[in-house]
Amino acid sequence: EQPGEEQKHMQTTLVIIKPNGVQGGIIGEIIARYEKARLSIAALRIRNITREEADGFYAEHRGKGFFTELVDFMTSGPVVLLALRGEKAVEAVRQMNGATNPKNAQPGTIRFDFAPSMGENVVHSSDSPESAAREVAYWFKDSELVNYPAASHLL
Ligand code: IDP
Ligand code: MG
Repeated sequence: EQPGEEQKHMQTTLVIIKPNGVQGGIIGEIIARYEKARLSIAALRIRNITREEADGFYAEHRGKGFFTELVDFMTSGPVVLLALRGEKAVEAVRQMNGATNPKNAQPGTIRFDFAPSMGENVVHSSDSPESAAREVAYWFKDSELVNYPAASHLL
C-alpha cells in the first residue's frame, strides 16, 4: 500500500507513456483521459531510462523472444513515468489502456486509438496491486508521491 491509501479500494498504479507516445505528441491527451476518469497524479516525471533500468523493470520478461526489442524500444527516447491514484486504479487503468496487442483492444482505449503495434503499444500499466506496489517503488521514492482529491469542479 502506498501513502494516502487508507481508504478501502484506493490504489496507486504505475503508468509509463512509452517513447512513441512522447514523440507522437500525445502526453497531454493520455494524461487528460486519466484525469477525466477521476484519477489523481501521485507522481510525474519525463526522462530517458537506461538499459539497466528497463531490464530490471521488465525482469519478468527476461529470456522471451521480444525482450531485447522491448528494451531497445523503451530506451529509444524519453518516457513519462506516472503514478496514478484512485478507486481501484490498477484495473481501471488497465481497462483504459486496452489489450496488449492493439488489434485486440476495445474501441475507445488508448491502445486502440493510438498504438501501431504490440511492440510499440504507447502505454504501460501495472497488472495487479502487487505489481503496482513494486513498480511505483521502482521509479519513485515515497517522499516523491503527493496526495490530493481527484478533479471534479473544473472538468
Ligand atoms: P502489458 O504491457 O499489456 O502488461 P506484457 O505481457 O506485460 O503486456 O508485455 C510487456 C510489453 O512487452 C508489452 O506491452 C509489449 O510492448 C511487449 N510485448 C509483449 N508481448 C510481445 C510480443 O509477443 N511481441 C512484441 N512485443 C511484445
Ligand atoms: Mg505487463
